[in-house]
Amino acid sequence: MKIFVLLPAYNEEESIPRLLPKIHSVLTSAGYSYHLIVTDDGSTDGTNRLLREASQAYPLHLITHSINRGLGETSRDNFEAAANLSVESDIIVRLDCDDTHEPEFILSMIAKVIEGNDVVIASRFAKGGGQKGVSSYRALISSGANIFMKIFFPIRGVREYSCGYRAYSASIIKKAISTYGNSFIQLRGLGFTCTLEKLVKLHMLGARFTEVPFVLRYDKKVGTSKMIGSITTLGYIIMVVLNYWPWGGWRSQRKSQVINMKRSLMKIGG
Ligand SMILES: Nc1nc2c(ncn2[C@@H]2O[C@H](COP(=O)(O)OP(=O)(O)O)[C@@H](O)[C@H]2O)c(=O)[nH]1
Ligand SMILES: [Mg+2]
Repeated sequence: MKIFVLLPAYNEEESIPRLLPKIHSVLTSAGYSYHLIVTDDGSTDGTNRLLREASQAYPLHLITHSINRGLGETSRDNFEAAANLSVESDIIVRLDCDDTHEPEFILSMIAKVIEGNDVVIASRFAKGGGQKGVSSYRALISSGANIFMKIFFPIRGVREYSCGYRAYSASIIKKAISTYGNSFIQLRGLGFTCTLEKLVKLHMLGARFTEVPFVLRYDKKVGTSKMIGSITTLGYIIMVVLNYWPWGGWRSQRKSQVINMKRSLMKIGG
């Protein structure tokens, strides 16, 4: 079994040299073989040079966008590459490149995927989780956004919707890409909306979700967040419309997918 670690990188020259050695030591000391897939999304600092150098020292597959395409297109490219390079039994972990997601949490996430979960979320809201260095304004906005998502997109086992630090079974990502194609991440131009969209699309496929406690280290953040709040909020509203649209909205697609799944299980059971 191999661990594929996906990193979206946009102007992260200060954090990359700190993050890569930590990922390497956490995974190799636990005996895992791993492969990094990093997309440099048109960075204008030294990110691309650093990643090219790092690919000599680490097992690193570098995708380069010559212009900044945003987190949606970057995520699409990272997940597509992971689906192509992995086999069904592998595990895919995605974390931020800004050194606020400590790699030590990867081990408990891998354990939960091995137990049979398809999606394991590093959650600030799970017992024992939390966040350091987040301003009270940002904490309030973030918990409000998560309550909004829980109301409109209820998923059993999920309280953390907006943090992109997650582990996935390679099999569920392969299934998502073969089912949805380029529409696995459909709202590509809408900033960080893709983080929520992936959860909703995987829920439509009948994926099994769980969370592990995680402490967000925003105190380690260099610079400011690259999230543009207004665009992401617009993205969430568009997702609500697409989900609840009475004529073929995502919600009705989920119902028919679950019915199809039950039918095929009944066939297997005779
Ligand atoms: N590819 C790509 N990645 C981005 C972009 N904006 C942010 N990121 C990356 O996405 C992750 C999340 O961004 P970040 O600034 O950490 O957002 P925060 O967690 O809300 O502070 C980081 O790894 C960034 O490098 C972008 O336009 N393109
Ligand atoms: Mg971040």
